[in-house]
Amino acid sequence: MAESKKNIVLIGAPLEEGSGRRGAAMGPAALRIAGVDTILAGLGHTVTDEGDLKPLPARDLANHPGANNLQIVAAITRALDETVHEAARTGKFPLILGGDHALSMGSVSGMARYAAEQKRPLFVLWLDAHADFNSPATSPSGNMHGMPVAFFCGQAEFAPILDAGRPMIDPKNVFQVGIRSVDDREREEIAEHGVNVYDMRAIDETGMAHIMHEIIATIKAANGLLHVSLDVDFLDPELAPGVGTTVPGGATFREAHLIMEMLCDSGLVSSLDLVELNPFLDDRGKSARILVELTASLFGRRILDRPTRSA
Ligand code: EXY
Ligand code: MN
Ligand code: MN
Ligand code: MN
Repeated sequence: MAESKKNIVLIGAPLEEGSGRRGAAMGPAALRIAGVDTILAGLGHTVTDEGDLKPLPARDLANHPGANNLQIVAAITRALDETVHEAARTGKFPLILGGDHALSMGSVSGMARYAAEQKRPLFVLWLDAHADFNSPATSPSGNMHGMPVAFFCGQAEFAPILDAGRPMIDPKNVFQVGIRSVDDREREEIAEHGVNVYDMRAIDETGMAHIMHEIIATIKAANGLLHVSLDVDFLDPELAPGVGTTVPGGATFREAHLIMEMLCDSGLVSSLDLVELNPFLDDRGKSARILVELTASLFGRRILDRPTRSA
Protein backbone atom coordinates (compact mmCIF):
# COMPACT_ATOMS: atom_id res chain seq x y z
CA MET A 1 0.00 0.00 0.00
CA ALA A 2 2.97 2.32 0.36
CA GLU A 3 2.85 3.49 -3.24
CA SER A 4 -0.91 3.48 -3.74
CA LYS A 5 -2.84 6.41 -2.38
CA LYS A 6 -6.23 5.45 -1.03
CA ASN A 7 -9.58 7.11 -0.82
CA ILE A 8 -10.27 6.40 2.86
CA VAL A 9 -13.68 6.83 4.42
CA LEU A 10 -13.89 7.06 8.22
CA ILE A 11 -17.08 5.52 9.61
CA GLY A 12 -17.72 6.06 13.32
CA ALA A 13 -19.60 3.25 15.10
CA PRO A 14 -20.03 4.34 18.74
CA LEU A 15 -21.29 0.97 19.94
CA GLU A 16 -20.80 -0.07 23.57
CA GLU A 17 -23.92 -2.18 24.09
CA GLY A 18 -22.13 -5.28 22.80
CA SER A 19 -19.54 -5.09 25.56
CA GLY A 20 -21.51 -5.13 28.80
CA ARG A 21 -19.95 -1.89 30.08
CA ARG A 22 -19.96 1.78 29.21
CA GLY A 23 -17.17 3.76 27.53
CA ALA A 24 -16.45 2.24 24.11
CA ALA A 25 -19.00 4.64 22.60
CA MET A 26 -16.37 7.35 23.16
CA GLY A 27 -13.89 5.41 20.99
CA PRO A 28 -14.57 7.18 17.67
CA ALA A 29 -14.17 10.61 19.30
CA ALA A 30 -10.88 9.60 20.95
CA LEU A 31 -9.49 8.26 17.66
CA ARG A 32 -10.39 11.53 15.95
CA ILE A 33 -8.81 13.54 18.77
CA ALA A 34 -5.68 11.38 18.44
CA GLY A 35 -5.54 12.59 14.82
CA VAL A 36 -6.43 9.56 12.72
CA ASP A 37 -7.64 11.76 9.85
CA THR A 38 -4.72 14.19 9.76
CA ILE A 39 -2.04 11.50 9.98
CA LEU A 40 -3.56 9.60 7.02
CA ALA A 41 -4.05 12.78 4.98
CA GLY A 42 -0.41 13.64 5.76
CA LEU A 43 0.62 10.38 4.10
CA GLY A 44 -1.04 11.55 0.89
CA HIS A 45 -4.34 9.71 1.15
CA THR A 46 -7.73 11.31 0.61
CA VAL A 47 -9.72 11.10 3.85
CA THR A 48 -13.44 11.70 4.23
CA ASP A 49 -15.15 11.48 7.61
CA GLU A 50 -18.76 10.26 7.37
CA GLY A 51 -19.36 10.94 11.08
CA ASP A 52 -21.00 8.47 13.43
CA LEU A 53 -23.72 5.91 12.72
CA LYS A 54 -26.57 6.19 15.21
CA PRO A 55 -29.35 3.87 14.00
CA LEU A 56 -32.53 3.26 15.95
CA PRO A 57 -32.77 -0.17 17.63
CA ALA A 58 -34.03 -2.98 15.37
CA ARG A 59 -37.48 -3.37 16.90
CA ASP A 60 -38.44 -6.09 14.42
CA LEU A 61 -36.23 -8.52 16.40
CA ALA A 62 -37.36 -10.06 19.67
CA ASN A 63 -35.09 -9.65 22.68
CA HIS A 64 -32.93 -12.73 23.14
CA PRO A 65 -31.94 -13.99 26.62
CA GLY A 66 -28.52 -15.11 25.34
CA ALA A 67 -27.69 -11.97 23.34
CA ASN A 68 -27.67 -8.77 25.39
CA ASN A 69 -28.90 -5.61 23.62
CA LEU A 70 -29.57 -7.58 20.45
CA GLN A 71 -31.73 -4.83 18.93
CA ILE A 72 -29.00 -2.20 19.20
CA VAL A 73 -26.23 -4.51 17.98
CA ALA A 74 -28.43 -5.65 15.08
CA ALA A 75 -29.14 -2.04 14.12
CA ILE A 76 -25.41 -1.19 13.96
CA THR A 77 -24.77 -4.43 12.08
CA ARG A 78 -27.32 -3.51 9.42
CA ALA A 79 -26.13 0.09 9.16
CA LEU A 80 -22.47 -0.87 8.85
CA ASP A 81 -23.21 -3.70 6.45
CA GLU A 82 -24.80 -1.15 4.12
CA THR A 83 -22.32 1.73 4.65
CA VAL A 84 -19.21 -0.44 4.36
CA HIS A 85 -20.50 -2.22 1.26
CA GLU A 86 -21.35 1.07 -0.41
CA ALA A 87 -17.92 2.54 0.41
CA ALA A 88 -16.10 -0.48 -1.03
CA ARG A 89 -18.38 -0.62 -4.09
CA THR A 90 -17.50 2.99 -4.90
CA GLY A 91 -13.76 2.36 -4.69
CA LYS A 92 -13.18 3.58 -1.15
CA PHE A 93 -11.35 2.03 1.78
CA PRO A 94 -13.71 1.73 4.79
CA LEU A 95 -11.96 2.47 8.09
CA ILE A 96 -14.34 1.80 10.96
CA LEU A 97 -13.78 3.69 14.20
CA GLY A 98 -15.25 1.63 17.05
CA GLY A 99 -17.00 0.99 19.21
CA ASP A 100 -16.98 -2.51 20.64
CA HIS A 101 -16.14 -5.61 18.62
CA ALA A 102 -19.76 -6.59 17.91
CA LEU A 103 -19.61 -3.97 15.14
CA SER A 104 -17.48 -6.36 13.06
CA MET A 105 -20.65 -8.35 12.39
CA GLY A 106 -21.61 -5.50 10.06
CA SER A 107 -18.24 -4.43 8.68
CA VAL A 108 -17.26 -7.97 7.72
CA SER A 109 -20.67 -8.85 6.26
CA GLY A 110 -20.56 -5.66 4.14
CA MET A 111 -17.11 -6.58 2.85
CA ALA A 112 -18.21 -10.18 2.26
CA ARG A 113 -20.98 -8.92 -0.02
CA TYR A 114 -18.49 -6.73 -1.91
CA ALA A 115 -15.96 -9.58 -2.25
CA ALA A 116 -18.67 -11.90 -3.61
CA GLU A 117 -19.55 -9.29 -6.25
CA GLN A 118 -15.85 -9.10 -7.18
CA LYS A 119 -15.74 -12.91 -7.32
CA ARG A 120 -12.83 -12.87 -4.89
CA PRO A 121 -12.64 -14.61 -1.51
CA LEU A 122 -12.60 -12.43 1.61
CA PHE A 123 -10.09 -13.24 4.33
CA VAL A 124 -10.20 -11.81 7.84
CA LEU A 125 -7.18 -11.10 10.05
CA TRP A 126 -8.47 -11.03 13.64
CA LEU A 127 -5.95 -9.38 15.99
CA ASP A 128 -7.34 -10.06 19.45
CA ALA A 129 -6.75 -11.67 22.84
CA HIS A 130 -10.11 -13.43 22.32
CA ALA A 131 -11.50 -15.75 19.66
CA ASP A 132 -14.94 -14.00 19.69
CA PHE A 133 -16.54 -17.25 18.46
CA ASN A 134 -19.32 -17.55 21.02
CA SER A 135 -22.99 -17.62 20.11
CA PRO A 136 -26.08 -16.92 22.21
CA ALA A 137 -26.11 -20.66 23.01
CA THR A 138 -22.49 -20.89 24.17
CA SER A 139 -21.67 -17.42 25.55
CA PRO A 140 -20.91 -17.27 29.28
CA SER A 141 -21.80 -13.55 29.38
CA GLY A 142 -24.38 -12.91 26.65
CA ASN A 143 -22.17 -10.02 25.48
CA MET A 144 -22.24 -9.85 21.71
CA HIS A 145 -18.69 -8.50 21.36
CA GLY A 146 -17.68 -12.11 22.09
CA MET A 147 -19.72 -13.37 19.09
CA PRO A 148 -18.86 -11.56 15.83
CA VAL A 149 -16.64 -14.28 14.31
CA ALA A 150 -19.35 -16.91 14.80
CA PHE A 151 -21.82 -14.49 13.21
CA PHE A 152 -19.88 -13.78 10.04
CA CYS A 153 -18.94 -17.45 9.73
CA GLY A 154 -22.67 -18.03 9.24
CA GLN A 155 -23.83 -19.58 12.49
CA ALA A 156 -27.54 -20.13 11.92
CA GLU A 157 -28.97 -18.80 15.16
CA PHE A 158 -28.03 -15.25 14.16
CA ALA A 159 -29.94 -15.44 10.87
CA PRO A 160 -32.74 -12.88 11.48
CA ILE A 161 -30.25 -9.99 11.79
CA LEU A 162 -29.47 -9.94 8.05
CA ASP A 163 -31.34 -11.52 5.13
CA ALA A 164 -30.90 -15.27 4.87
CA GLY A 165 -28.54 -16.49 2.15
CA ARG A 166 -26.13 -13.57 2.38
CA PRO A 167 -22.49 -14.31 1.48
CA MET A 168 -20.51 -14.88 4.64
CA ILE A 169 -16.98 -15.95 5.49
CA ASP A 170 -15.48 -19.42 5.25
CA PRO A 171 -14.05 -20.04 8.76
CA LYS A 172 -10.92 -21.40 7.06
CA ASN A 173 -10.37 -17.86 5.69
CA VAL A 174 -10.18 -16.43 9.21
CA PHE A 175 -6.72 -15.97 10.74
CA GLN A 176 -6.68 -15.16 14.44
CA VAL A 177 -3.44 -13.82 15.88
CA GLY A 178 -2.63 -13.01 19.51
CA ILE A 179 -5.27 -15.26 21.08
CA ARG A 180 -4.85 -16.01 24.80
CA SER A 181 -8.35 -16.18 26.29
CA VAL A 182 -10.79 -18.77 24.91
CA ASP A 183 -13.89 -20.22 26.59
CA ASP A 184 -14.36 -24.02 26.70
CA ARG A 185 -17.26 -24.22 24.24
CA GLU A 186 -15.55 -21.65 22.03
CA ARG A 187 -12.44 -23.83 21.86
CA GLU A 188 -14.53 -26.71 20.52
CA GLU A 189 -16.28 -24.48 18.00
CA ILE A 190 -13.15 -22.92 16.48
CA ALA A 191 -11.59 -26.37 16.10
CA GLU A 192 -14.76 -27.82 14.57
CA HIS A 193 -15.08 -24.97 12.06
CA GLY A 194 -11.39 -24.88 11.11
CA VAL A 195 -10.56 -21.29 12.12
CA ASN A 196 -6.78 -20.66 11.83
CA VAL A 197 -5.56 -19.69 15.28
CA TYR A 198 -2.07 -18.38 16.03
CA ASP A 199 -2.13 -18.03 19.80
CA MET A 200 0.52 -16.24 21.86
CA ARG A 201 2.43 -19.48 22.18
CA ALA A 202 2.67 -19.76 18.38
CA ILE A 203 4.00 -16.20 18.25
CA ASP A 204 6.60 -17.01 20.92
CA GLU A 205 7.62 -20.25 19.24
CA THR A 206 7.81 -19.17 15.61
CA GLY A 207 7.87 -15.37 15.64
CA MET A 208 5.50 -12.84 14.13
CA ALA A 209 7.37 -12.44 10.83
CA HIS A 210 7.04 -16.14 10.02
CA ILE A 211 3.33 -16.15 10.88
CA MET A 212 2.60 -13.10 8.77
CA HIS A 213 4.56 -14.46 5.79
CA GLU A 214 2.40 -17.58 5.95
CA ILE A 215 -0.87 -15.66 6.15
CA ILE A 216 0.04 -13.21 3.39
CA ALA A 217 1.21 -16.01 1.07
CA THR A 218 -2.10 -17.87 1.52
CA ILE A 219 -4.19 -14.80 0.73
CA LYS A 220 -2.06 -13.84 -2.29
CA ALA A 221 -2.30 -17.37 -3.70
CA ALA A 222 -6.11 -17.13 -3.53
CA ASN A 223 -6.25 -13.58 -4.97
CA GLY A 224 -8.18 -12.63 -1.85
CA LEU A 225 -9.25 -9.39 -0.25
CA LEU A 226 -8.31 -8.86 3.40
CA HIS A 227 -10.31 -7.28 6.18
CA VAL A 228 -8.24 -6.46 9.30
CA SER A 229 -9.95 -6.22 12.69
CA LEU A 230 -7.73 -4.76 15.43
CA ASP A 231 -9.00 -5.17 19.00
CA VAL A 232 -7.12 -3.01 21.52
CA ASP A 233 -6.74 -6.04 23.82
CA PHE A 234 -4.54 -7.72 21.19
CA LEU A 235 -1.82 -5.45 22.61
CA ASP A 236 -0.27 -5.99 26.01
CA PRO A 237 -2.22 -4.08 28.71
CA GLU A 238 0.95 -2.22 29.78
CA LEU A 239 1.03 -0.70 26.32
CA ALA A 240 -2.70 -0.22 25.79
CA PRO A 241 -4.72 -0.10 29.01
CA GLY A 242 -7.76 1.59 27.43
CA VAL A 243 -9.95 -1.49 27.01
CA GLY A 244 -12.42 -3.31 29.24
CA THR A 245 -11.12 -6.83 28.59
CA THR A 246 -7.37 -6.69 29.22
CA VAL A 247 -5.51 -10.03 29.26
CA PRO A 248 -1.86 -10.14 30.35
CA GLY A 249 0.84 -11.33 27.96
CA GLY A 250 -0.28 -9.51 24.81
CA ALA A 251 1.53 -8.40 21.67
CA THR A 252 4.37 -5.91 21.97
CA PHE A 253 4.49 -2.66 20.05
CA ARG A 254 7.20 -4.14 17.84
CA GLU A 255 5.12 -7.20 16.97
CA ALA A 256 2.06 -5.09 16.16
CA HIS A 257 4.14 -2.66 14.16
CA LEU A 258 5.73 -5.44 12.13
CA ILE A 259 2.27 -6.77 11.25
CA MET A 260 1.24 -3.36 9.95
CA GLU A 261 4.40 -2.87 7.89
CA MET A 262 4.15 -6.34 6.35
CA LEU A 263 0.45 -5.82 5.57
CA CYS A 264 1.27 -2.47 3.98
CA ASP A 265 3.89 -4.07 1.72
CA SER A 266 1.46 -6.87 0.80
CA GLY A 267 -1.08 -4.46 -0.71
CA LEU A 268 -3.84 -6.87 0.33
CA VAL A 269 -5.81 -4.90 2.90
CA SER A 270 -9.19 -3.60 1.76
CA SER A 271 -10.84 -2.56 5.06
CA LEU A 272 -10.00 -2.03 8.72
CA ASP A 273 -11.78 -1.97 12.09
CA LEU A 274 -10.26 -0.26 15.14
CA VAL A 275 -12.29 -1.62 18.04
CA GLU A 276 -12.77 -1.89 21.80
CA LEU A 277 -11.01 1.37 22.65
CA ASN A 278 -12.51 2.55 25.95
CA PRO A 279 -11.20 6.10 26.56
CA PHE A 280 -12.75 6.10 30.05
CA LEU A 281 -10.23 3.40 31.05
CA ASP A 282 -7.28 4.80 29.12
CA ASP A 283 -4.17 6.50 30.45
CA ARG A 284 -4.08 10.03 29.01
CA GLY A 285 -4.94 8.91 25.47
CA LYS A 286 -2.09 6.41 25.27
CA SER A 287 -4.12 3.58 23.71
CA ALA A 288 -5.84 5.86 21.18
CA ARG A 289 -2.46 7.20 20.09
CA ILE A 290 -1.02 3.71 19.64
CA LEU A 291 -3.97 2.68 17.46
CA VAL A 292 -3.40 5.74 15.30
CA GLU A 293 0.35 5.04 15.07
CA LEU A 294 -0.32 1.46 13.95
CA THR A 295 -2.89 2.66 11.43
CA ALA A 296 -0.34 5.08 9.96
CA SER A 297 2.10 2.20 9.48
CA LEU A 298 -0.58 0.16 7.73
CA PHE A 299 -1.15 3.07 5.36
CA GLY A 300 2.46 3.57 4.38
CA ARG A 301 4.40 5.41 7.04
CA ARG A 302 7.77 3.71 7.19
CA ILE A 303 11.09 4.16 8.91
CA LEU A 304 13.34 3.20 6.01
CA ASP A 305 12.15 2.77 2.47
CA ARG A 306 12.80 -0.93 2.12
CA PRO A 307 10.36 -3.77 1.45
CA THR A 308 9.63 -6.83 3.60
CA ARG A 309 12.50 -9.33 3.63
CA SER A 310 11.60 -12.55 1.89
CA ALA A 311 10.64 -15.57 4.03
N1 EXY B 1 -15.21 -14.83 25.78
C1 EXY B 1 -15.81 -13.88 26.68
C2 EXY B 1 -17.29 -13.74 26.40
O1 EXY B 1 -17.74 -14.19 25.35
O2 EXY B 1 -18.01 -13.18 27.25
C3 EXY B 1 -15.11 -12.54 26.60
C4 EXY B 1 -15.25 -11.87 25.28
C5 EXY B 1 -14.48 -10.58 25.20
C6 EXY B 1 -14.53 -10.11 23.79
C7 EXY B 1 -13.55 -9.04 23.57
C8 EXY B 1 -13.78 -8.15 22.52
O3 EXY B 1 -12.77 -9.20 22.38
MN1 MN C 1 -12.54 -8.86 20.18
MN1 MN D 1 -10.68 -9.01 22.76
MN1 MN E 1 -20.90 -24.73 15.24
